[in-house]
Amino acid sequence: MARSQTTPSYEVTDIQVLEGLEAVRRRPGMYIGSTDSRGLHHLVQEVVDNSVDEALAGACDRIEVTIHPDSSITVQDNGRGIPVGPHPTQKKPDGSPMDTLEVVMTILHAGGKFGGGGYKVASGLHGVGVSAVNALSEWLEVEVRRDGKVYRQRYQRGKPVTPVELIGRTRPEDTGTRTTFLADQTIFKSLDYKFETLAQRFREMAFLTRGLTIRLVDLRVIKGEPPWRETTFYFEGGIASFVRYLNKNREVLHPPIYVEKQVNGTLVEAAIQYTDGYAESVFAFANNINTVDGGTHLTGFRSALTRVLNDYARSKGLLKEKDLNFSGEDTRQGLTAVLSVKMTDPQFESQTKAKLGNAEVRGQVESVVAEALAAFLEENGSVARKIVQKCITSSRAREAARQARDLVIRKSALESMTLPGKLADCSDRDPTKTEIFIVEGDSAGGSAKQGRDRRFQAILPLRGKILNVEKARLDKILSSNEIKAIITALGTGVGSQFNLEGLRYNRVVIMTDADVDGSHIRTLLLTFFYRYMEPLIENGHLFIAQPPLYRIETGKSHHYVYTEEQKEQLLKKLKGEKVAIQRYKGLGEMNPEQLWETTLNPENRTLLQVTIEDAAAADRIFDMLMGESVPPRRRFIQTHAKNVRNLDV
Ligand code: 0RA
Repeated sequence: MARSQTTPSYEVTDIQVLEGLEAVRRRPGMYIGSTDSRGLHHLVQEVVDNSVDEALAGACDRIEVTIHPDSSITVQDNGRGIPVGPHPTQKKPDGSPMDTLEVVMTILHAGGKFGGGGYKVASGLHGVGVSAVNALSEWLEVEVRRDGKVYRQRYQRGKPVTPVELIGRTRPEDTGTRTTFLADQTIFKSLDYKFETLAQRFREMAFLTRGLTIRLVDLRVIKGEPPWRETTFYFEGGIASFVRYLNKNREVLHPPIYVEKQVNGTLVEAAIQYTDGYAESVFAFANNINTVDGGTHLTGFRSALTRVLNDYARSKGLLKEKDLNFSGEDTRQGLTAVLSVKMTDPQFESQTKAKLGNAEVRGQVESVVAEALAAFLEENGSVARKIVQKCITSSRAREAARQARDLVIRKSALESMTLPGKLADCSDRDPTKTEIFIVEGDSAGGSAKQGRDRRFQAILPLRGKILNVEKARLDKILSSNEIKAIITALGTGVGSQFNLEGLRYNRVVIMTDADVDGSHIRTLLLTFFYRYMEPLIENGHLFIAQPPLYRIETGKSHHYVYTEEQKEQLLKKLKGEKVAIQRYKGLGEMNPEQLWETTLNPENRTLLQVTIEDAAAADRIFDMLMGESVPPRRRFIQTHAKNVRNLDV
């Protein structure tokens, strides 16, 4: 169902209606984002969102989703059931009224709640309605239980192939909607639904909708075995349970603080729990959409936190007159929180619609959260003191880090006179023609020094070891010898002293192995450049080298390939020939000639130019790598090491 509040007018002709669904089939991306796996899962989400809307209206407490062996999907709820009966305005081509059920299922943006108020899931990114799912399904069947009767209608590619039929009777209290659809394989590349992807989102929906049960059943047969997977989500505590779940492997300082309050039509819900760690995990939702880019609700939440903790610390004498106020960041170390707002007219900003824009929400959230937090602190003195103590610690650490950083920046500005000993500089002094390769490891550095064109290519080898950043903080990294060597070699200074005019090379190229350590080091370097030499990136001077993954040799020739796909393609082409495949695990395995041929020679190589977005992403990942819980970090590095070639650091 779409979220449009407008009822279709008399002027809407059937031709337009058909065109509507045709438009969805012609340009599915515009309606569901894409036709890859993401879009496919979106279909299920769209139907489930409609059922969750019923739950938000208080009319439904159970949703069951089934993946059938043929990859069709059933979504069943015990809501009110989609209305059945002649639609007041919508006519069929012969002039007779169309059934409301058919209107909901076949007219784009027409499925709304017919003026019935209540909050609606601002469905995913698109919110196009179940009619779009219908249009993109080879077939779809909907069954409605309402007023003691059971109705059914079937469609193919969005068009009805049966009328709305009365197919049976049931008890009047037995109401709900069951939708089964098979996504159209001429539109979707694959119907491979991922149990985990669906489960993840349903878990989130169940957390966000207290009292709602969502069950997911997988009846597909994989490798001849019916795995019969099944999972059920129900959380009595709503988002308080969500916070407990997020903290289940952490040491917590107190039970979740929970508040729920309606102000001027906005329902504000927050759950807050501090841990003894340093990581901040705050998730903000608006109408069940995860607003990853934050927005007014998150701003209101943060200011409540900062204000109340400062006020409390002052009033209890924990912050003295001479002390500075806590910054926002200081109040969020070790904080786990979920913020959820629901409103009738959410406004989303930004391309991804992941940022809430309603101005009024800021003050509403701030007042609700401030009141609840202040009351909690007053009633729980010993917990309150622990939280304030954390703020004090983090405020001191921040100040110490700032001083250390300033010192290093000042020092490196002075030291930048002498070039580092390990640098194999180029002979050309014209900085518009030269390049520097920052190379991981001494052995690869050796190959690069021999393989390069020394007229315009400089090599700076880095010892991998110092860049074992596992524990290091960024201010420490800045004082490492390796990073100092980079700063002096580039000649630009760093941080507030950075000056692009000093740059000694036109291209600065990061060259690391295509493995876990390489990806780790690259993340660190990108983070460093992003935070301390941003203009270098902005002006397009930073690059990432692309060494090959494999060398493939036949009797008469050899080839280098840079991706797994390229390898597959080439092997197909060489079918029948005898081939030897060498996999390069590291740069060190290439001899100087090979390195020149594949990675250094401007005639053959590809360099990836680093954008600010790439570097910002690396910066976020760096923070994550620095987090405390080891298992997720390990998992993260492993999964991402595979993607090294996409710059997906
Ligand atoms: C329109 C109006 C009403 C409910 C629905 C649609 C509805 C749609 C879906 C889709 C899946 N499950 C659904 N359940 C309900 C309100 C009906 C009323 O006021 O009785």
